[in-house]
Amino acid sequence: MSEQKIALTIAGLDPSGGAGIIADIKTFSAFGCFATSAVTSITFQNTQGVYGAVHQTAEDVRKQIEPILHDYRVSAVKTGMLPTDEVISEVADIVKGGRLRNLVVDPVVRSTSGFDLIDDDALRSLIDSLFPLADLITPNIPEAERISGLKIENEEGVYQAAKIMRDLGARNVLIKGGHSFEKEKGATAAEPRYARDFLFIEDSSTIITADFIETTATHGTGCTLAAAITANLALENDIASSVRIAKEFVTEAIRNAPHIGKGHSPIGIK
Ligand code: PXL
Repeated sequence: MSEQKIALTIAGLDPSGGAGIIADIKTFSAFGCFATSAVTSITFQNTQGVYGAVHQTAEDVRKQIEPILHDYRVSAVKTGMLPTDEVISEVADIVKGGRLRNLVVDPVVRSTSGFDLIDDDALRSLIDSLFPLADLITPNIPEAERISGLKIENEEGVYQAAKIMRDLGARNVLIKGGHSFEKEKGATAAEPRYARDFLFIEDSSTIITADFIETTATHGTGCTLAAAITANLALENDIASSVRIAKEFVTEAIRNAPHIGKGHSPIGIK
């Protein structure tokens, strides 16, 4: 029997189950990893919007993580919503302590419904203190724009943003959502459209393509993708194969969406 791998998510709670730690835990389990978690913020939301949040203190977050690390050997860790400067510094200190390996940083900035999940100071601190510690960061296009300060309008923009993020200390970068360009070019329904992600590992870059599925059931796609990558790193897959496996997993989950709720349905994690 192979050893049970343990993964940790440090992220926000979406009580409606679509995003945040609930999506992460389901995803870790789907890959056979044992899921552990630390809550950074309790958000109030459903499929229609985010109505508020109570952020946890740095101490609250540390007190959740320390006992886990005293007891378990954690093989990989994912950060999602890290709402404040103090929580980010605490997480960076814990990572520097050396007991966390395979760190995936999902730079969660705002919800699909437009709620700011992190303030400007916190974003700066996320870049300065966590990017250099991450094995992979996973911004989508709007996040890559806010981090790089560029307006990304085409493929060239994606490469420029990746370079800026590498210069900011991120070793490996996955920029999600290249499909938005095909949309802008005015593709018709008859044309095949692809969801393209751009993976930059050290000095090489690859485009990872999947079918673009026209749907509003997308709540939790970012969290699930990063969690699936984290689970695969815990299973000792390399970054490139972890990203490929994770992308297929998310595409399947979008296909299996339960279509619940009045807004953006969660995806179907199995
Ligand atoms: O998808 C970004 C995200 C991450 N984490 C939490 C969220 C959201 C979006 O709503 O609520 C807790």
